[in-house]
Amino acid sequence: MNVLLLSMPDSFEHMPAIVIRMPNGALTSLAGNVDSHHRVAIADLILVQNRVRQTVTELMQKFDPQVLGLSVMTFQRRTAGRIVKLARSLKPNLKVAVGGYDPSLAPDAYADMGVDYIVRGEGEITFRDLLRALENGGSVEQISGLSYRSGKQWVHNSDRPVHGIENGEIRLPNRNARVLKGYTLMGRQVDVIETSRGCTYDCSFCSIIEMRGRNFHTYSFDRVLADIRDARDHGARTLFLVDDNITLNVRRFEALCRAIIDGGLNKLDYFVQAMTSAIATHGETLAPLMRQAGFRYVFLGIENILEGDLAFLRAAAKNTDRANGHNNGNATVKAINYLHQNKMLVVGGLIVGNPDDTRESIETNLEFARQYVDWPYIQHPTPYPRTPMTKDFVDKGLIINQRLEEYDGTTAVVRTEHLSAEDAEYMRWKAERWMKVRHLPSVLRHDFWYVLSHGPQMLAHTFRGSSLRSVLGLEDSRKTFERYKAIRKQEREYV
Ligand code: B12
Ligand code: SF4
Repeated sequence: MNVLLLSMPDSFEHMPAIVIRMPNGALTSLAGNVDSHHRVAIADLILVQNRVRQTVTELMQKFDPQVLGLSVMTFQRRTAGRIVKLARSLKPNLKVAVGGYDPSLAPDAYADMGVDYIVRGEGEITFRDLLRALENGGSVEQISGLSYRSGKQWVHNSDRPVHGIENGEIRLPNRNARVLKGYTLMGRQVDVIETSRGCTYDCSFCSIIEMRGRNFHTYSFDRVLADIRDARDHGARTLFLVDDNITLNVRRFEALCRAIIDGGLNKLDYFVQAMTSAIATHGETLAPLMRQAGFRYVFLGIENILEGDLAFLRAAAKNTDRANGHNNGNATVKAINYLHQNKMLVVGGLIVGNPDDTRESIETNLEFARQYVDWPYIQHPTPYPRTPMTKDFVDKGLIINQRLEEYDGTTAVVRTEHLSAEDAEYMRWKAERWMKVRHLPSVLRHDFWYVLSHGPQMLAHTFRGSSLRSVLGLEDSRKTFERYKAIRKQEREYV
């Protein structure tokens, strides 16, 4: 069968296409795990943000798919609906399947979207079985993890247990299936790899627990190294490890660093997400190994530096320094120091605008970011389907925006008890632009030619909405903020 798999074009403020266009790891993993006689084409629409309609139309004509698969996050739901409509208008008898976090956690939202199947949770085996059933005219009733339309009703089959990926059940991704080009991070070709799945923590804003429960499964190092080599052989020079929480098993992470070094794969640049507690507690041995293995940027889930906010976010445990078996308080600064001492850069993940936040508490976090992190990744709490945080915000009546396409993390869609959503977003936006500028010299040192040729565009993106009057200080920055918001609104109309 011909199968076309698409990821959505929607990106958010911290992921401007000029700087970063990353492939979706789910789709290549699906492509690597369907039966090999299928002809699969993958298109990450982030690569063609300005010509989505045209590209989808061309791909539909070129590949003439019997099955279309879409990977969707919540803020991309509206775009997904539009793409389904477009594809159906081109081929009415097309079978459409959706998967990913949003369809898995809010399947009802897809009931009237014109889709035929919803793949809930991990998709490799469910999708493979679905294609088998479609090809042979078989029944889908026994395929766990699948929801399907039966007449006017939707039937939700039982959940599929999470995969024990240790045993080789999930084959390597198929990167040959990609049909668009241009994956880059600061001008270097980028790819994603996975070494593990799952997390045992339960941060209130995270979708992972509802998606798959609290568990942690790991791929064998042989498989991970084969995946890295495959990404490299396809041209990647920078790799993003998409593991939910690779630092859950620090000894394994250290061994993985050694395996990367021993395998001669440490000339690549690696990006990874990490917990501050793990880095602070084990940094002395872990950080030098990470550096030697080629880790360059570490995304730290700091979340917030105030105890009250950490409690609300249920993120205190993962930010506690436990060196020598004692609770030594907040781990963040110690973790950052270890990373800096080992010449790695810190992407600081913070969440501001929580229910009890005041102007002062937000400013305290922004000041921390100014002082300690290399690249700010500051977001607003966003009530994604079925997270504990969503329930909290609903109970407190603080959700002020129901337009899901704006649930991108940098648009404040909730207010605090003391501050409007607009004010919280304005504070973050205003501060963050200058933090990003301060990071330019580090980037310049590493990617000189790229920054030289693209610097003006990067700055223009960071300061979208500015005018000559605002640059000269003749205009209130609120006006610039309003123009920035208007640009974002327009940008979201991808289809
Ligand atoms: C890596 C990652 C990123 C990377 C993306 C790299 C990339 N291009 O893939 C980066 C850092 C760029 C990123 C950014 C964002 N992310 Co993110 N990200 C993740 C993370 C950590 C892992 C996702 C992953 O690749 N997993 C590995 C793959 C193999 O698994 P998977 O995606 O789940 O796919 C499986 C199934 O879902 C299913 N499936 C998926 N798609 C499809 C499609 C079909 C047709 C089928 C059949 C099945 C299927 O099968 C797959 C294989 O089993 C998750 C989860 C987490 N713990 O935080 C968040 C997560 C997906 N991100 C999220 C969000 C919100 C964002 C941002 C909007 C803001 C942010 N928090 O940073 C931005 C937006 C990005 C953009 N486009 O601008 C949310 C989504 C919540 C939701 N309900 O939509 C998550 C769940 C985190 C959270 N807050 O809980 N993210
Ligand atoms: S530690 Fe990370 S992956 Fe785990 S629940 Fe918290 S935010 Fe999600």
